[in-house]
Amino acid sequence: MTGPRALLGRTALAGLPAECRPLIEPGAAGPGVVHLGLGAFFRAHQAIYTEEAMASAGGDWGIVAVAPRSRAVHDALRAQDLMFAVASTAARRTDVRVVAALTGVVHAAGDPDGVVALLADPRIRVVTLTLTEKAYVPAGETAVITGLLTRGLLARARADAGPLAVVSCDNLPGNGARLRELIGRTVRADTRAQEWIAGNVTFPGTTVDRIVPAVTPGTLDLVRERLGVTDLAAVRAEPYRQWIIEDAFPHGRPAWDRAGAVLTADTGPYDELKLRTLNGLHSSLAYLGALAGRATIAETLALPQARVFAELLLAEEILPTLTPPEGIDPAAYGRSVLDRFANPAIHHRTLQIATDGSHKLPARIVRTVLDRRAQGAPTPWAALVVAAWMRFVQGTADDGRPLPLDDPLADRIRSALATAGPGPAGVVAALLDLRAVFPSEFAHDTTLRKLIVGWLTTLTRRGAAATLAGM
Ligand code: CS2
Repeated sequence: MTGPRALLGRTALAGLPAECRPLIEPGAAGPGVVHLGLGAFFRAHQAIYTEEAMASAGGDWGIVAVAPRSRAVHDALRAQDLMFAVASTAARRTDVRVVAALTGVVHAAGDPDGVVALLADPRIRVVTLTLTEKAYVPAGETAVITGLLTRGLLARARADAGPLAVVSCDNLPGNGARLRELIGRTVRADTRAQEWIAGNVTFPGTTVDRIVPAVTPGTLDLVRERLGVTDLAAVRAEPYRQWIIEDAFPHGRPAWDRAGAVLTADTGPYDELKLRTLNGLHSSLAYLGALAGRATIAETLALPQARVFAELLLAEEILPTLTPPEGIDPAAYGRSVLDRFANPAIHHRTLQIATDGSHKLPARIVRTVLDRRAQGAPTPWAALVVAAWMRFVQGTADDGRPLPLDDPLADRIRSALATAGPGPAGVVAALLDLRAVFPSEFAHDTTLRKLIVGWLTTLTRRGAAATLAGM
């Protein structure tokens, strides 16, 4: 049965254009992976890799996906026999393909014990997670999920269900080690649990990359037009994708390498390259663009001199801090990143990327600045980014429109601003005191502080567009 009112699902498959059909038969593979975090990025990244791995090498690596909070995608997938489409959009071409890698969905808030039981199931040999940066601090916003993960590991130990790899797919340097530390802290009082985890659980590091904007009604319309049925869990992404994975899987893994993933002994150099370049430039453009009233990254990059600014930041401040992975030319990589940002078909909103800045800036910008300062060099372009963030968190765009402050530290940022001294210097002093964002060697660097105050003064007087144009 097809028709725009019909939903995607098994009965609709035969009616889909051949090139849109899943690579594997839905439900044919048994469960092998649990994924925590059912967002758009997971659907366009890990799910695709895992489906291609199963299509190419077989294996029971079906994914049971856990939705932490929101029910919407969970419910849509249930209604669609666990299938969803990914639209890969280049400037002039969009490919749509339905993915059948899921073998189950669970709503964590509604069924926490179900998640624990799943993690103790011997058929599950790999857990992957996309929880975002803010999950990796104790008592972070997603502490419930990391708490469930710990409970699951303890239940697994009791059930003697075999070893497990727990794979963080979040944008943090050394994400695997950080997750190991976070889990270690939650079982601090339990020596036997610690021992079991040390002997049975690995936390491979990964570098993940694909630009996947939040889903819009336009995405759903496009997919409906291509498939001839409605898909309420569809996502749209750029064609490019990358996954670098530390090869430490004690109980097997999907043949992700067959799907283009790179298995390596150390993801460190890839992490730094990707986080400081792609994510660093993303956040930089997001704050400047949001201030200038630009809705998307592509529109921001089209502002006069914006690309020049990004290239200077890249060449003069980011690249000199990197030790690139073997065989990769970081300057060429940087240029390719800016070309990807310019993809006009990817409407990646500046306000989406601007969220959670207090958790993103440290890995993306602050560490670049610290390294560059340690080399004795000035960092004027990164200082402009910090100033743009400081203006952004004050909540008003250059045209006077309000800007949302969606950040786990919003209260602390607001109270710092409320008690700040007068003028840009007062704002900079107050915000540099946020130790979670700016370590003391950053905050007490007077050369750097002067640059930030200078830029904040210019941004406040002239606005972000004119500041860029006048560079
Ligand atoms: C973005 C990332 O939202 C953000 O903060 O910088 O989600 C970015 O699109 C991905 O890391 C690309 O791989």
